[in-house]
Amino acid sequence: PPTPHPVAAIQDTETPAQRDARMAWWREARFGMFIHWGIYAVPAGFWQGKPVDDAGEWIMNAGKIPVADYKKFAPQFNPTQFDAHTWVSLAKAAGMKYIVITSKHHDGFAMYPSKANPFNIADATPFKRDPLRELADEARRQGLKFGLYYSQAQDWTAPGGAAMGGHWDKAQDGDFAHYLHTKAIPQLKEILATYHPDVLWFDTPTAAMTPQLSSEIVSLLNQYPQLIWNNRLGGGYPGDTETPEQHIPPQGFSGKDWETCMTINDTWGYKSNDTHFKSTKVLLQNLVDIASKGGNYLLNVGPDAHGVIPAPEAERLQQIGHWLDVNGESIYGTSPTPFADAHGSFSSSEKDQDGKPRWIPVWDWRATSKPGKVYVHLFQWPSKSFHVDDADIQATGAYLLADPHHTPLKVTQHGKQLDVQLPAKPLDSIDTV
Ligand code: FHN
Repeated sequence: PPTPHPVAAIQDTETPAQRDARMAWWREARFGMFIHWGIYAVPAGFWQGKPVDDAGEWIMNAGKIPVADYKKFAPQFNPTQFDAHTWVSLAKAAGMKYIVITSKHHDGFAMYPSKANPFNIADATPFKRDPLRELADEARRQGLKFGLYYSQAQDWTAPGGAAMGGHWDKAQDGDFAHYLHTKAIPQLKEILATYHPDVLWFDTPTAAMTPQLSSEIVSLLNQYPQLIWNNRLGGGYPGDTETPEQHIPPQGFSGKDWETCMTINDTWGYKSNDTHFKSTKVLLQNLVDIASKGGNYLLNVGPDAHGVIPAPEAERLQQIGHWLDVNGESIYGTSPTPFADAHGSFSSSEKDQDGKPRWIPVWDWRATSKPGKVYVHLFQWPSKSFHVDDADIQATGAYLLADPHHTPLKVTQHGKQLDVQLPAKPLDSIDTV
């Protein structure tokens, strides 16, 4: 079909088989690590001695910090405790199959030696290493895929780059297209050519990202035909993946690849006063819920200015990894299940405000599937049996993944009514599928 865009993207020209081959590892992965790391970890949520609301990586904007003052955080950034092996080993132990790290966020600071902008880790800080290089090499050494986040539509320290996030300093006066041509596109060229990321994660597409400007970036992306990129470039390009953020869509995106990105605490970038961390049980049930709808979970960590991933985040990732060690086959490479009401159904009586049948989510179980198998994840352990009324399957047996002996459970089925007798709740519910 004729491309709707000035430049045809890979998604416009590849065959379904080519797309399936390109997306195969991503669909198998189901679980990745997002990393928001930058000089915003130096103020760590505080400006002029006061906490700035909702501001890890957004502190420059939320605190309306003048550009010259914000740039003074760079020489204070010397994360000598950063160790790529530690970070990648944590991601691997957590059962994560890919990493996506911020190469340049809205503050314009490049976390790699950029030739396009001296406001970068090599030229503006005492930390004369290239953390993206170290992470990319270590990730591939440990068998994980490596992705880069890049904020193409915002750079609050560059003239013309403060389009969406507000504008509070005359140093930000300028032309957006000039910013894109002199900073963003040259940086995209260098990060693609230097690190050959498997994923490019664009963000906050503003109206300024016109089809014409976006197509200039697509021409560059087309030079990397195996690259997976998301729906946040702008200019009407859908990219490869839908990107719901901090929430799980009630029914997923049928027929599309999608990934929920989410924080463990309340902000993406590090804040020293962050005390709210989602429980491991909530994070695990999110992972199961997302997989049951055919999506990926991109779970974020926000390392501090020393290069250390906060302990509450690391602990939760370790616990998730222990669960996946036992139950990973019920997540990796799975598809949504044939159970029609596996995660809810439309009410026959209640209506939404738009008059459509209300979606009634099911909260106590989810199901995933592989050819010949259905995995039922019980969030609340039922008193005696698991029962479903519309099982579009012919059950031949059942067992607990957590049971190393796979002791057969009693299964009865009458037509689409399926009943599996369960033992007393054998383990904490986050350990049992
Ligand atoms: O503004 C950013 C935010 O800082 C963070 O990077 C998230 C991650 O998806 N994206 C934007 C908000 O949608």
